[in-house]
Amino acid sequence: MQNDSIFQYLIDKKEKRGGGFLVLIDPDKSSGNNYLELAESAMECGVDALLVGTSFMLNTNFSDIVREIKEKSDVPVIIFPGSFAQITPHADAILFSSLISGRNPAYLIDEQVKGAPIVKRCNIEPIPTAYMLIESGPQTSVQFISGTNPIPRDKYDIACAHALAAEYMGMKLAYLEAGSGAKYPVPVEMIQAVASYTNIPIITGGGLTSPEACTERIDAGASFIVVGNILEKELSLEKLYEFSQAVHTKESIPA
Ligand code: 1GP
Repeated sequence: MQNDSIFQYLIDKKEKRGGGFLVLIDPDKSSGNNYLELAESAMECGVDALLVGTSFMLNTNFSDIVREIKEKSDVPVIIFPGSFAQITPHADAILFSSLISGRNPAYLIDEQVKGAPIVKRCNIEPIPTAYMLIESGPQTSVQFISGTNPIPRDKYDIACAHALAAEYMGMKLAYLEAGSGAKYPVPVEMIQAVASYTNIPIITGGGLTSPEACTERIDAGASFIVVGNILEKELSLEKLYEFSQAVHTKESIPA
């Protein structure tokens, strides 16, 4: 396996399909084996990759859950870690993220120093990701847990400067994050501003509750869309198809 084969796979999907559709599975939010049902339904509806991660890890079997999902999965399973404790060899890759919008050294570099040797030992692909928290209404779990302030939602210049710094530091993705279950997703105008100012591929998620909101963000220049909460709340194949089609703007998927 090449060092960047999962990253390249994602870029190829984006090129071919218009955008990459990623479903987030949060083991803390799934009851019983719901996470497997969500993974299987997502694959049936043309998801490009599955993200697995959580802010808290109330559920202690993280590694087993990733393994179970991987066993059923015909798309890459990528860890979206809340901490270095969520690194397991059962995934294909990890969004190796630094919370660059914050100024808390624990999430800028400390977690990464603890996690890097584990990623190496697990032999999974690290995808260097600039994680940028954007103001989205009431405080989200990630703001609270990380103890960081989000970028104000109307300060596009600040978002652009962060994403450009990430690009110059060699990061491969800029994750514009509103936070899971956010009241307001990342503004379309901010995505547009960052996409036209930088060359770093944008991944965005948090509070995306309609297919239209996903299409708008792909059209604004986002490469990848992450949807979690709304699908875990009301899982239906119909809804998943709609989201998948909305992200894959270059094709239409037969329902
Ligand atoms: C959260 O961006 C992801 O980290 C997805 O957010 O759960 O609100 O879809 P939602």
